[in-house]
Amino acid sequence: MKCRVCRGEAFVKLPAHNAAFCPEHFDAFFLRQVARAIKKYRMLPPGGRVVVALSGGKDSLVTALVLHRLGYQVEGLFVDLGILEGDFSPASRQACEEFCAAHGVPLRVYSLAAEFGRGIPDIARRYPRICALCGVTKRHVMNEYTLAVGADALATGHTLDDMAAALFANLLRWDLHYLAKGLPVLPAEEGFAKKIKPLALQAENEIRAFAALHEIRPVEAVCPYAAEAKFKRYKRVLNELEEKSPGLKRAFYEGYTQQAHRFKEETARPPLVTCAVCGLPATNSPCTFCRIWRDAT
Ligand code: Q46
Ligand code: ZN
Ligand code: ZN
Repeated sequence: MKCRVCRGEAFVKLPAHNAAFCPEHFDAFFLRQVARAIKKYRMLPPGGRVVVALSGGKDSLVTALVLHRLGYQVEGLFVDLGILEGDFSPASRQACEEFCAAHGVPLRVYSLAAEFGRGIPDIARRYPRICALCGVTKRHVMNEYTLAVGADALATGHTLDDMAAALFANLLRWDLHYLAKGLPVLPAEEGFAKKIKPLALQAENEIRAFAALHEIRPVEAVCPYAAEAKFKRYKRVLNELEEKSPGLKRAFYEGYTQQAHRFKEETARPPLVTCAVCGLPATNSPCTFCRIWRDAT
């Protein structure tokens, strides 16, 4: 198999693009693809400042590296959840620290234990739906931090596979609220930083190849609270379809981004109040985050 550009030995084959590339031309192709998505969905101004939510996984690390190489001012933010079982949080933190040191990306670590004297395992005893609360916690910290530093946006490492699987799941349930919110960009609003997903059009196999090319070493530890998600089944189904019809996943999701305005009126959410503790918009005051972590009542 030959590189589409230089006819040299191919390092990766991308059936969805009907192409194969050598390392050098794959690197350029991948950067170009992400740059195009950033422009198309108006994610960032040229050279803009962006906080990247780092988990230690390959998707978030690749997001940070691509934005950094495209000339944006990148800052990594890692939320240390204090999950010691399976060495999950320490190993994740180490993967972020090593990545940021290797690529000259500044890293901010927000440790729940340092801020509040406890972590996710401590509240898991009281709350059965721990992943929902962990999600609320991470989103709150990241939003608050991005607003505090005045960055243009908060970037997360969601991939085409994530976006397409979520779209598939939301369509199966005709969940109009989430169907209105599946775009690669959510604009800034009072109390909410702009949220962007620069890898929303990059498939898992492309991201894996890019990570391998740049010797990115993601964390291998798995969160002990992670359950076999329904989500994975949807990804599997989409991948089976993709194998028969290369490019289907991307067409499915890109088509949605052109039709998403049809669901717009469904974004109407419950009226928001201002949390008396943190000052951010929430459905209740104090907000869930302040109730859990700041013991606000
Ligand atoms: S870190 Fe937190 Fe995940 Fe662990 S407790 Fe659940 S939500 S599984 S991405
Ligand atoms: Zn080449
Ligand atoms: Zn609050």
